[in-house]
Amino acid sequence: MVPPTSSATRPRLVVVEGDITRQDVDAIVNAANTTLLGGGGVDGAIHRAAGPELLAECRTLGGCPTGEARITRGYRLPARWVIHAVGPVWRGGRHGEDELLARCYRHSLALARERGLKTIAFPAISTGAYGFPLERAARIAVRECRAFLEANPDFGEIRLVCFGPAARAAFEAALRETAPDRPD
Ligand code: AR6
Repeated sequence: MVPPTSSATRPRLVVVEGDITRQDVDAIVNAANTTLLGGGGVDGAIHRAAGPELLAECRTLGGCPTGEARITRGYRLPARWVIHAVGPVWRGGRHGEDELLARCYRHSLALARERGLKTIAFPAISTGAYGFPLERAARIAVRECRAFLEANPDFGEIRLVCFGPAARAAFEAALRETAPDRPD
């Protein structure tokens, strides 16, 4: 019999509460802005933890449009790579925000796959300074991550890192709402 913790049954989509800069995964995702030159929130925390070399590499990239992502090294972070995704600013929900947020997840995951990475951690993109409603963002994140894992059976783990109990509750609810028959 296969024990429940074996790789055959271990969930590949997980929600944790914590600080993304501490995650020991191949890549962490940053909730960046179009300049890619740093900011507050998770962006500030990632730049502080990675060290000044991260900003130096970001300066070479020439920015990034909303809904896309760019990859850099992780420098002093436990993660070897940082994927900088630019989420939409919430403007009421009728300005393509849902699709732009979904594209952030899709593009970040595509970059990870192209590089042959197996584990990735996301923050709740756009739900801080950019004002995207948490429950709505969580549903989009979970939907896109599940679709990616379904299409990429060799991918190891997507970790959704929640900064505090409110985010954790929203993401856990989104996971339950859309639970597949089999573990992800
Ligand atoms: N680990 C995990 N999640 C975190 C951390 C952390 N260390 N710190 C904050 N969060 P935000 P946005 C959560 O504002 O809304 C920046 O200035 C936070 O609680 O960081 O996409 C950029 O430069 C929230 O749930 O990003 C942009 O200008 C989530 O991360 C702008 O903010 C995202 O909050 C982007 O805004």
